[in-house]
Amino acid sequence: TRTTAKAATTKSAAPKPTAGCEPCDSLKVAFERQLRYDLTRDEQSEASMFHALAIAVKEQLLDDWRETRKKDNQQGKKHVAYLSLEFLMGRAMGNALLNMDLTDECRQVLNEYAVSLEALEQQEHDAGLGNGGLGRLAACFLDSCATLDLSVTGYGIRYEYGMFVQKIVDGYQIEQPDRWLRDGNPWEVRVPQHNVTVKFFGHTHSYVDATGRRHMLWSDTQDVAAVAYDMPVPGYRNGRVNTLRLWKAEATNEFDLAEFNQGDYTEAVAAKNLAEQITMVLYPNDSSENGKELRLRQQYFLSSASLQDLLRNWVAQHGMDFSEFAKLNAIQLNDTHPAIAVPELMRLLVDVYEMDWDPAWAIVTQSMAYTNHTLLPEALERWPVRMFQHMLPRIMEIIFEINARYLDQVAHRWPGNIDKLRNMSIIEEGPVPHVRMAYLAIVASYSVNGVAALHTELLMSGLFRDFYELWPEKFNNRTNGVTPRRWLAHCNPKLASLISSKLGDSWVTDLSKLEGLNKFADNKTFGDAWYKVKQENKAALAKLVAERCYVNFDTSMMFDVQVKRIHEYKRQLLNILHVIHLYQRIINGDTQGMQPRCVLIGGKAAPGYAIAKLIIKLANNVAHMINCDPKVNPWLRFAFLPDYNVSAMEVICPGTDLSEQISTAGKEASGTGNMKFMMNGAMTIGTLDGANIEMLEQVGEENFFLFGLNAKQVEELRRHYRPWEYIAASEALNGVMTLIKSGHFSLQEPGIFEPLVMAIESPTDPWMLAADFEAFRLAQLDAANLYQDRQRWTAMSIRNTAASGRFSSDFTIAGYRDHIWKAN
Ligand code: HBZ
Repeated sequence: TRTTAKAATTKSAAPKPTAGCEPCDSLKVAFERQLRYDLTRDEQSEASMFHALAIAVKEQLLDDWRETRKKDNQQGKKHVAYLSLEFLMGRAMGNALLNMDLTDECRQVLNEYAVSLEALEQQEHDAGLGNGGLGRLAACFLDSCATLDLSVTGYGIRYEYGMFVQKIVDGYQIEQPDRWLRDGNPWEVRVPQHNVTVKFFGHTHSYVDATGRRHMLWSDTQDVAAVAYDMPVPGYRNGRVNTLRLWKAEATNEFDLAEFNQGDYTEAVAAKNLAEQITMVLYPNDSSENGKELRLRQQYFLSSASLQDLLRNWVAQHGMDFSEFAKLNAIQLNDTHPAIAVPELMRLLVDVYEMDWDPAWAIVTQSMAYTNHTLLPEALERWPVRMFQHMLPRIMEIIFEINARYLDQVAHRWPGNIDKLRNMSIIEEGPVPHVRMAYLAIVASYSVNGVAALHTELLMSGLFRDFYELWPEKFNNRTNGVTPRRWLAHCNPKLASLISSKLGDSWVTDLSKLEGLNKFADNKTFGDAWYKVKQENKAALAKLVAERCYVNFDTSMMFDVQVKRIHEYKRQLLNILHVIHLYQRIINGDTQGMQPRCVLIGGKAAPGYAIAKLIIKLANNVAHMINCDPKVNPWLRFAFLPDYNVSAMEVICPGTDLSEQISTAGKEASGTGNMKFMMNGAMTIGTLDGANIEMLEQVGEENFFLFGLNAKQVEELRRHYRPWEYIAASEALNGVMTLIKSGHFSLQEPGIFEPLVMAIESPTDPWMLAADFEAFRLAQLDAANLYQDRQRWTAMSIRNTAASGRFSSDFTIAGYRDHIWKAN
């Protein structure tokens, strides 16, 4: 069965009653009631059965949800608000059933309906409220926080449209809107009584009252209502249900009152659209800011609504005494996207709750913590001061005040050093002054963390060096992790059950237990069972590839996979060059000893990122050439998977032999896909980048295909990089470049790949593909040769899973709990 991670105790079918109440209906009764009385849906369809089941499952957790809230309010437990513009949750059903231990009961209920649980699960639309790693990390963290019994609320935006749906037409990426809410979202609960109002535009002025105190007024604003939609976050079999609170923007009566007063009633009502636009769509950029005004509105909307919610809750429990606020609250900023929460918290404390600046600032700096997710300069957020002043005049005043006070500190530390002041100022001077959001976040936070050891080192020695000098105690590393519930127990039930047959099932909440697998790594019987599971998972992946790409993957071949956002630094292009090289070998009859392989690439490109889109086109054209050639087919197959998302990964990572983690060293902050593959027994071919380094440390070099320049070498080489020398020196790379230039992959559209060729051959290519190609080719050769020794490969696969325990997000969150949040 799929519930491989079942707790030792068997659960009775009857739900547990809450004191003083009638017990809620059983899953079966709730499901059947829902199915029968929901007249909006056809009783027979899988879609309506999914919907009814989800409602019934949600009902099962309502008592625990309410109890959790009550308990947390009463017990003086530290609360953490995780502020993030993205929560890439994927589907909720399988995970909820697993965590609540309802999978078996659910199967019994469905028995009478001749429909499988898996079929119903497929009906759920992914909640794709995120771009990639950063958003998925937030989702894994919520699962771990609930499982570790922490009182954590995720605060985000309820985008009407999540990450776009990717279609491939003639090899090109086409974006379509993701209408994930079109059939309703059975998990959410709308909570209109928790509405708050968020202000935009308008003017500020001040007055002094009779006691001599100055008051700031922000008036003539355009107000937007933030309506809370709550999603349950159940912990793993521990009765805790935390909340993911997503805000939707709605018009208020005050909105565009001005126009209404001029008599234009219908215009005013139509203008409500402007308010509702704020939460309409997720920005699909994963590594660059396009500086759109609407994005800043989203950021402020989320930050203001969430902080108002927190403070209102605080006042309801403690009255106007904020002296203990920072002791009982932490606010974690998921990158700088919600960093505007810093001046907003000041505004609320000073303007609304009438605190003095200094005690208010003390609260801010004792409760805010900031996580950085990137070193790429183009991803650092900067907003024009002018835009701020117009949209959020009061907020801009507060930022100036924060900056002035902070620069005094800088001046004190480095007397007479004008450069330091200029370089470290929150305001970047110049023809168009900007607010540097990362600096704002650092200045206000008591903790600044990177997401892998190398990344944190590079932050401290590079990007944020001055700040590290000023406040070394703020900086710390928390290497990312992924939740073993979704990424092993749920997505790979066969492997989970094989593991449990040897280790019991306590690994689900203590992943270090997987080390126990090492002693079976060389056991023939266990290895055969492990191999059999991998083959079955490869068959499931092959089915997905057949359905979505119309390409036949043969499970006897090696499955070589790279799925992640398409970005030059992640070097999908390096992977494609290698595929072309294999193709050339085959065409030239050089197949002696060659290991047949199926290569899969998947991922979305930001809609405005032309080179990334061209890489997708190249992948598709190369795939077409390879798959249409019967001579090549026995050795090599290549597919580009459209619309890669969380649910696709749940099929992909269990069925992968070789995981590609080949970014230019120093560029990938951590990576988290790398960890999912490792946990599911894939071997990694990778560079010394991000968390790869720590994975390598855990598993040992003999179980990892390491290649390429390290971060220091990359920086060193930058000054005298001559890619043509690497191309000339490598027969393989030279052949590949010549073939692309010949137009072999662009017969219909001559010259379209010219920009890619130019990028590779440019001495300023920051990604240094040419420099790493030979090392990559040799590492690939190693992997291919090793794969031919099935027993050895299997032993290495087992050792990878065994060494993956450190990359459970439970471990990461225990680190946040103990070292950042100091939570109980
Ligand atoms: O965050 C990723 C890093 O690239 C990856 O290395 C790391 O593992 C992961 C979790 O820490 N960063 C992102 O995913 N970034 C974004 O998605 C992003 C989204 C909106 C932006 C900028 C970046 O405006």
